Amino acid sequence: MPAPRHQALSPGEGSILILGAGAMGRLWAASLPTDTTRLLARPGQPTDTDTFRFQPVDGPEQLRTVSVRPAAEASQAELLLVTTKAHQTLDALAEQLPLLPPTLPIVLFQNGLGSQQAVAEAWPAHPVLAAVTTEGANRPEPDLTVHAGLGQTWIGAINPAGQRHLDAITQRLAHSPLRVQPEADIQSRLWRKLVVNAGINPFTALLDCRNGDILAQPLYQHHIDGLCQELSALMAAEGLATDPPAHLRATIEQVARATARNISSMRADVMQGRRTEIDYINGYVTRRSRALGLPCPVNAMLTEKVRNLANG
Ligand code: KPL
Repeated sequence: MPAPRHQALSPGEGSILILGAGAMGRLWAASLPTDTTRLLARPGQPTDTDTFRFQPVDGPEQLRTVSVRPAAEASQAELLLVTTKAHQTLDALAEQLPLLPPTLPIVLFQNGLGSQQAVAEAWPAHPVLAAVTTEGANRPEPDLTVHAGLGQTWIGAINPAGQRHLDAITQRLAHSPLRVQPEADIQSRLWRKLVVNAGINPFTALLDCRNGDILAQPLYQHHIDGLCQELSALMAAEGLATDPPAHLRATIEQVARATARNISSMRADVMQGRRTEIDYINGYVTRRSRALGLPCPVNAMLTEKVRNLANG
């Protein structure tokens, strides 16, 4: 008889581990119950507690203290949230997973596409799920995490084992002020986010401007229709429901206006000399288009140009 759905993970039991203490990791660390939430220490990193300033969307700044534990002490863990950058995810998991429970469910928060599938292929025994979030979070100073805008998080399964844990994980994460809901078709949601990131992030990085300011720039105006044609053709070739290029452009521009004052994650990476996620956004589109024999000059050009900025 199949196990009852909630047996895998019951609200209030075991700990939730967070791998990646950037803005998104700390937003979750600050939002989940502190007694059962742990930041995972990297090997060699001091373990104890992490105290940081947290600025909620409403209300005064607060101090949050979260326990930092090594994987070897996390045998009671029930869930792992991975909030590393896309290009760090495989290496970070390879360090930690051998020390963690062998069927620990993993929820991946990475931007773009490619890293989710790579994790599911590398660790087939683990239930793997992906999250798409519109929560705004940034870290203007190393010890300050700002919850810049209320959003929503959708969680969906990447592999069949992930599907069996979906409802219980969603319920567990709902024990926070953040809005979480299960998503039956996470691939479509990941693609919709990819379209927005592919149409905004590289332009903000190359033009060194805020999201809303790309719209009036010749670089954007000259290439956005070609970019949307490439995205629409690739989605159709991948068998996904897609909108005509003009609709994709309208979606991109609606998000650029709604987040007009934002510094995109890619621009923030360039400004801080960090590697960007271009290989998982326009770079992913370029790889998949080429594999399917589709032209992708705009995505290839943007990927190349962003790679050439800082460490790309
Ligand atoms: O997701 C984003 C990002 O910066 O990565 C957008 C939607 C562009 C908001 O800044």
